[in-house]
Amino acid sequence: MVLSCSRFHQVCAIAGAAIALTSSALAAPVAGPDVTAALASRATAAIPTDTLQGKSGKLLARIVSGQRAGGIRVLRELFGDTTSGRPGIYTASSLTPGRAFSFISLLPFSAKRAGRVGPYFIGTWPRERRTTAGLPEGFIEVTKDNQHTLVSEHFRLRDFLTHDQQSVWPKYLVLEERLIDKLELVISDLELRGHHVDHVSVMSGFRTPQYNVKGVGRGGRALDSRHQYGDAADIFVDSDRNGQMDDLNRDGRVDARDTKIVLQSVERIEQQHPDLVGGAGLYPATRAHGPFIHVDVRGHKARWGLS
Ligand SMILES: [Ca+2]
Ligand SMILES: [Zn+2]
Repeated sequence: MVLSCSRFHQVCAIAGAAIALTSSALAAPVAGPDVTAALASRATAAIPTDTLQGKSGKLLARIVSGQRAGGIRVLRELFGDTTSGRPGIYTASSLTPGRAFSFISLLPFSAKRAGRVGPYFIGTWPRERRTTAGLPEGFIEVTKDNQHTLVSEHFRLRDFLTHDQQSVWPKYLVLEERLIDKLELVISDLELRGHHVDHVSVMSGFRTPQYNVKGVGRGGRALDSRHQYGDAADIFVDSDRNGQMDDLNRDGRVDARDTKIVLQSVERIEQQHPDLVGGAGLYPATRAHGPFIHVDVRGHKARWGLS
């Protein structure tokens, strides 16, 4: 469901102001009909360090959940209790000319019954039967219509969908904003160093547990892969859109040396933003695919495949 500004005019009205607000300003209690004025006045006093558009400044969507305290509480208040059965994507137009900004309301995790939401098969997370710790908060409902929604300058919702159940809609997606923010920061770092990055291809983003488990022990997937938590992506830079990693180091070959260029950007971004620290693994080309790099935001540093 994509709703227009006319229906959610209050959010649209504040969106221009909200974009400049810090998370602390947004976390301040706001109520009543003067919300627009209140936000506008706070916007002028705000320090633009961590805006709605993330550390990268390139996020074009934020995930709104009743269980997620903090940064965008005011939006949650405007939407009401978004976890009580109104999942959807609410798009506010014209924050940036030509670029819509979306607020994504999650379907609660409890909507999954017997491993499914509707006809979409998701499966069961490792340890799910024993504990709720570490489980996703909920799912983004991705429809044929909203799949192309931009979550940031370079990525759309559909880029992160599990690659199965092609004909089943809606599909359900777990996606962490911090992953998108980190990928955009890596792209910015690459560009800063003279690498042209128009397009980054996501080979694998979210993997439902039932899909992930099929590759455990064969394709080297981990049973507890971060891909199941929406905070991991296997990517390659593909600005020429030939379906393979670009020759980033311009040595005439496409190989691990090119993925190492991306890894160097990941290292710099993790040094600058310790809260985005996570895993990075290099994968060489095989007959099935070119070289790629796994990036995640698991919260502690992990490296593999570097030799
Ligand atoms: Ca190369
Ligand atoms: Zn991976």
